[in-house]
Amino acid sequence: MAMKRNLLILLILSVLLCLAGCGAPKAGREAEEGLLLGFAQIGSESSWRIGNTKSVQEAAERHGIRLMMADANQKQENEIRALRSFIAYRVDVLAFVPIVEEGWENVLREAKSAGIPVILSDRMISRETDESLYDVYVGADFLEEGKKAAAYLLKKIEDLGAGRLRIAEISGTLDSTPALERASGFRSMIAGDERFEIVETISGDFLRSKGKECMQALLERHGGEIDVIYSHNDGMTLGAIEAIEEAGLVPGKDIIIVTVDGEQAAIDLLREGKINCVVECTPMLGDAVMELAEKLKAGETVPRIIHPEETVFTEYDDLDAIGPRGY
Ligand code: GYE
Repeated sequence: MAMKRNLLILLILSVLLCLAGCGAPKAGREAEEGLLLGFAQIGSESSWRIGNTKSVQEAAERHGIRLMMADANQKQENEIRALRSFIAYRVDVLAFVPIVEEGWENVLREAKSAGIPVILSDRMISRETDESLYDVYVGADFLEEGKKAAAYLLKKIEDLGAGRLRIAEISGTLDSTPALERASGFRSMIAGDERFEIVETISGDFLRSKGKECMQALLERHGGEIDVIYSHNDGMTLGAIEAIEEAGLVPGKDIIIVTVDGEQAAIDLLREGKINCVVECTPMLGDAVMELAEKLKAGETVPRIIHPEETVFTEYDDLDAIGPRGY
C-alpha cells in the first residue's frame, strides 16, 4: 500500500517535472491560466510512435497548451496510473493512446466523475465500452488500411498472372485496434477468393526486432512457400526484410512485401523495389488533438470520430511525387 502511494507520488512528481521542462508554457499569468492537457502515450516502439509524440509536443507549443505527457513504456498499467495522476491533478482535458482495446472502463468512469473530457488518440477502445465515457476518437481508419493492402494484392495477382498467392501476416500488438482492424479489413476483401491463402499470422508487437524474429520463424516453418508478407507496420517490415535478405532471398521479388505506416525508411525501400506497397497511416495527429482539446474545454460539441486523410503508395505509382515523410 505504502509502496503504491510512493509510486503515485513519484509519478505525479515526474509528470510535474515534465510539465516544467517540456512543452513549457511562457511564464506568467496567461500561461498559468492556459489549457492544461494530460496526454498518456504508450511508449516509443516505432518511428511512427516517435513521430506521433513529436507531433503532439509541437502542436501543444503552437497552440499555447500546457502539456503533461507520460510515457507508459508499453504497459497498460502504467498508462492507467498516468491517467489517474492527471485526474488527481485536475487537468482540463485528458487524451491518451489506448495500447489495447480492453480494460479502460474504470479509469474512464473516474474521469467522467471528475468532469474531465476525454480524447482517444490514434487507437480505439472496445466498442462494447459505454460510449459516454469518451468524447471523441481521432485517428486512422484501420479497416480502410487493411482494405487498401488487399486492393493492392488484387491488382498484383492480375499483373503477375499468378493463380494463387500464399500470404504470411505479421500482426501488430494483440488486441490493439490497428492490429485487429488491419487484419479484418484485409480479410474482408479476399475472403472466399480461392486465389489467396493466409498460411500463418504471427504477432511482432509492432517492433522491428520482433519483425525479424517472426520472419525467421516463418521462413523456417514455410520455406519457399510464402509469396507475400503482409506486415502491420513498417518497423516490423524492416526487420523482416533483414531476415529475408539473410536467407538469400530478394524482398520485393521473391517475396512481395506489403506494409503499413509510410515512414521514410519504407518509402526509400519502395523506391529501391524491396517493398511493393506502403499503406499510409499518419502519426501527425497533434494539431487535431489540440483543436479538440480547445473545443472540449470551451464546452463545444465535437464529432465522435475524426479520421485524417490517408493514401497508399505502390510500385505502380509515380514514386518521385512522394514528398519527405517527416517520420
Ligand atoms: O502503425 C505502429 C505503431 O497505433 C497506428 O502503432 C499506430 C501503430 C503504428 O507502433 O507503427
